[in-house]
Amino acid sequence: MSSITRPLVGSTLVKFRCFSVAVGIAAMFSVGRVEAIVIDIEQSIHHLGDDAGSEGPFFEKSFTVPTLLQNAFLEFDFRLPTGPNLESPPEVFINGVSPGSTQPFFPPLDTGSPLWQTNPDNSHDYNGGFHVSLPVSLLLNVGTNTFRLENGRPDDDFLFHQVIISSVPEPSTLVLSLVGICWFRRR
Ligand SMILES: [Ca+2]
Ligand SMILES: [Ca+2]
Repeated sequence: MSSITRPLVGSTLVKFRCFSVAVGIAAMFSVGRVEAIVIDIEQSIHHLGDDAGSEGPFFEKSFTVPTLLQNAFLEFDFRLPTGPNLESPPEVFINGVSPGSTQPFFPPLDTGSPLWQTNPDNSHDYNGGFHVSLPVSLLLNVGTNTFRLENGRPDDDFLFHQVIISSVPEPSTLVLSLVGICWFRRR
């Protein structure tokens, strides 16, 4: 019995030590170099479209990036009560380049839901509000940058707000690698 128990205890101890080292490094990173960076682009609510009171077919604003950012995302929210068109979704650009479509961020189409609006041309608008997050690390410059949001179709009215760039470095990748190496070497 003891010949089986002893190696198991030793192995568990080494694994625990490796895990502790990894957690220690993670703590060091989170306290020291690793910090989430948030750059505020525009917090106010804006209304694009062609209805009365709208601002027209696009919104554009410059913002400053102080340093090279890794793992950076452009984030914003479409807002109740007037949302965008699914089939011709709004298009977003950083410095004139699209980081990707907003369409995958729409909730699943449900024509039975009061939040989905079916238009005369059988296209659909979602009026419930939703969040968009697109990777932009490769599109950002250190210094001045431009955010632009355009209507997918001129008659589509929608509201958006809370536009930011968020950048969260990835200590978890290093920690997981260390844990994996320790684990592998004992097996
Ligand atoms: Ca309209
Ligand atoms: Ca709309």
